[in-house]
Amino acid sequence: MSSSTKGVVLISILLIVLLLSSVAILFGNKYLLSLKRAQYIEFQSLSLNAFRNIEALSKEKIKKELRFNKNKISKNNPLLKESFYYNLNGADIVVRISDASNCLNINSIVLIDNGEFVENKKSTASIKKILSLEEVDNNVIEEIIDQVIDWIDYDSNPRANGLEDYYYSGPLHNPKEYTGMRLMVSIEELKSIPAVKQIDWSIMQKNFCALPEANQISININTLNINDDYLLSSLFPNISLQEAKYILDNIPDSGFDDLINFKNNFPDMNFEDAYGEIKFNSNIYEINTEINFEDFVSSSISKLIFEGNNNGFIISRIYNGI
Ligand SMILES: [Ca+2]
Repeated sequence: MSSSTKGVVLISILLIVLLLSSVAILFGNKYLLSLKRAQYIEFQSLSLNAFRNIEALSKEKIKKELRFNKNKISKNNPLLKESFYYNLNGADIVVRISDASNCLNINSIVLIDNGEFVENKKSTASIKKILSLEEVDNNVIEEIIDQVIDWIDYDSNPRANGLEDYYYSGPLHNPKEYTGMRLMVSIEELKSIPAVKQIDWSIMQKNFCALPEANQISININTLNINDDYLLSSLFPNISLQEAKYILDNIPDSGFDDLINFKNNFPDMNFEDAYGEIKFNSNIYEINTEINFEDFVSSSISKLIFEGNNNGFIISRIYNGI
């Protein structure tokens, strides 16, 4: 074989090797990708299963606790104090349960009277106080209150500072929509209220929640933390921010037993004409679950409400990472 032929053969072989290796890399990548995808699908279904099981387990745990500690749920209750760890098919699961009742329920802005949603004046007084503490202008506060009530109530007559379907479905509003005529499902719905858009969203996010009941505002004093001074102060006409801070600083880890016990601890404070109810236990809980498996992470937040006979119901569920 002449040297030039040898050269051609060598180059051809090298080219073939190059071609084969790129094909191998291509197949390799595809294989890895499909392997990764299969693993992800497996992780997804493992997560979904685990979330549901954790919800059921937590529900039972809370139910048991409510049965034994009917009148008091405090910060040092093991249910709230400790995280729970599980391992399922090699996946690490961390669960944290917290009291989800400590916020101003935006749906408390109304109460049901003769089958109609009407303003709950105690709640609006509380909302006015917390938004004033947050330095929101008075006229914006009035607009927020009237626009939220109009959005929830069945009628189409705008309140003094409110807006009804004529506005939301009119030429100035895009996309056109109708008012809800129902309680809010999530505080995110407040983002579509024009007056709320005028203020910093973090103010609403920090202080409000949407629970599926139009009852008076109620909080569990025993699980409040040091950052809840605005919330606590907003429940009473005569409790200042400083007094609220003082109370929060002095909540025993084991909690107060009842209203008399609570008031006796702060004899100089005026708790008259409360805008809402101070409770010492809670019937609304949040379950936070995080799952780690190899490179994958997923999490879920479920809210549960416990009604008569301590039957628990899921009221909302958010999944991330799957
Ligand atoms: Ca309306």
